[in-house]
Amino acid sequence: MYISNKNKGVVLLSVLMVILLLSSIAAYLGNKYFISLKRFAYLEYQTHAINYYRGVESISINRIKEEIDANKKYLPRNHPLLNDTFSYEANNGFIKTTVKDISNCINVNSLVRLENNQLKDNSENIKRVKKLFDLLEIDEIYANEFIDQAIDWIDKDSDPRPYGLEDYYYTGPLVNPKHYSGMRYFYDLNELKSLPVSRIIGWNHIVENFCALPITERSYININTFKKGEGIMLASAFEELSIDDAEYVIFNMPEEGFDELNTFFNNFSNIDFGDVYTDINFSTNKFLLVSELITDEFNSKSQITIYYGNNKNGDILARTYNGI
Ligand SMILES: [Ca+2]
Repeated sequence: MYISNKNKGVVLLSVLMVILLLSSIAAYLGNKYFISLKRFAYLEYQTHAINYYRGVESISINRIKEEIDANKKYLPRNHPLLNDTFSYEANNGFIKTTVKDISNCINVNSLVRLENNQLKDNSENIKRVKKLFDLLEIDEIYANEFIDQAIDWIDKDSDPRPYGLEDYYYTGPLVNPKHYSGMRYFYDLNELKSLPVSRIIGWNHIVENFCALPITERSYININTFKKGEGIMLASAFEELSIDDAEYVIFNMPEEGFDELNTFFNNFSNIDFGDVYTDINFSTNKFLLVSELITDEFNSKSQITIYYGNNKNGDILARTYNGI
């Protein structure tokens, strides 16, 4: 069959077009296939991660149970429970986990206490928060606003405290998006961002010194587990203690800690502590379990707050996952 040169060109062009089209389809399908493969691998990782984190959680609660029950009144910062990193093998990777004592942060929910099912001011903890803001050189009016806005957010009435705010403010023209106050404990520190005073105080000050554990109890500190740089949190617990003196105390604490209050005060008889705004303990019942699941392809993190109270159940107060 005779094909003219002109027609040959058209045929060649058509063939090239078909090849181009086919290769684009192949690339598109290949890409789709790759994405769905990746997605499938991620879904598999996600399912495994939840199971691993739950497994590690129950192993860790058992460890806390064993350690605390064996020596309930005493948990120094060099205790293996707070220092050992545990690693476990996982599919194509491993999971590592550590336990921290979180009794020394100021629980914002402990600004109130429960008495006969009624929320009352927790005056001792209010004094501690005022001392903290004083140490941070924050104007007293903002300390009062912080305390009152936080309590108004928690309480169930709609009467604002002297420096507080209720729903009339949160649903009013100054707030966008409009919302209601919580009428419950803060579950997460980020919820404090809805208090307008948080912006004035500065978010870094709040994150560094506060926590939001959805419980209220007589607050206490574990004198044994303060670390270098946490002087301000220790100083906030005492009427007269300065940040420098608090750092001195932390630096000179024996690694094995104290198990008796008189020994502690005798050891630092040159320091002026003044009144105490919180109970002083040598152990704790509040822990943060931090775990990471690292595989060839993915990474994720879990943070679990554990309350090991009198019922000895090891109740989970909060679970936060990142990356799954
Ligand atoms: Ca109120």
